[in-house]
Amino acid sequence: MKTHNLCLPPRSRLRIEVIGWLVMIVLCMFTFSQSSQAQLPTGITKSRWAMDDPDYAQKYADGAEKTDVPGKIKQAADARFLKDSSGLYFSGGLSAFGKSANPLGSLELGYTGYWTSYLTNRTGFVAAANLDDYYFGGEFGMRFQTPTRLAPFAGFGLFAGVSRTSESADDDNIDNDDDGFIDEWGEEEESFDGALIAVYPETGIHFWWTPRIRLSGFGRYMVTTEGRDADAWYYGASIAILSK
Ligand SMILES: [Ca+2]
Ligand SMILES: [Ca+2]
Repeated sequence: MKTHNLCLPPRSRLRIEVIGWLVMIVLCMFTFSQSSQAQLPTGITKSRWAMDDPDYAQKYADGAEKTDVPGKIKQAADARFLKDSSGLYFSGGLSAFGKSANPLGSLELGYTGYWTSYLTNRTGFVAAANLDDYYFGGEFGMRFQTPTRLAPFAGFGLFAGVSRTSESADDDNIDNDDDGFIDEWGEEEESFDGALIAVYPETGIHFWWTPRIRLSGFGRYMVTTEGRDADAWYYGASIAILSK
């Protein structure tokens, strides 16, 4: 029996990893939806939505009168207490680089903080893959937002990473993948494929599920060192858990 038939060529492994990542994103969202069933968004029945926060609770200790509609709206929207909050965030997203129709999925884990109630920064690690390449790198970005519970934002960011790629190598008389077979069917060689740097403007919206849990959706226009043909929109979703 030829054991190498059991070994998956690198391209298949890549596919499996991409699928694995998508499964992980779905699992994370499922886990969150399960926990959010236990914890509904705060403020459904009360306009003073962030009384768990000491600063907010102090400010709105005397809530707006029932007839004071502007006052009610203000206390339902106010998220200025988030100044000096910080915490971990997790993002997942998908893009198609240029016209290649080869979607790139990525996951990001990092730390974000509020310098002021309307300005955040973040730093994170990114892992991304499409059917041909892996990318690993770092991320930095800033966002300006309204200091409100539902908060549109605009910002910019920078991604810098390195990529690995796999190419067909079944005709070079070398056992490229060290499995003991030379030029077997589907043999591929992995190699360092250079650096990828992307800068992007982005826009999106935050929603504070509770005074500590922030959900976000965003779109980024990735301008990369791969050339203008590779520029592409990237769409993602993110969850952050912050505290002071
Ligand atoms: Ca081989
Ligand atoms: Ca070979």
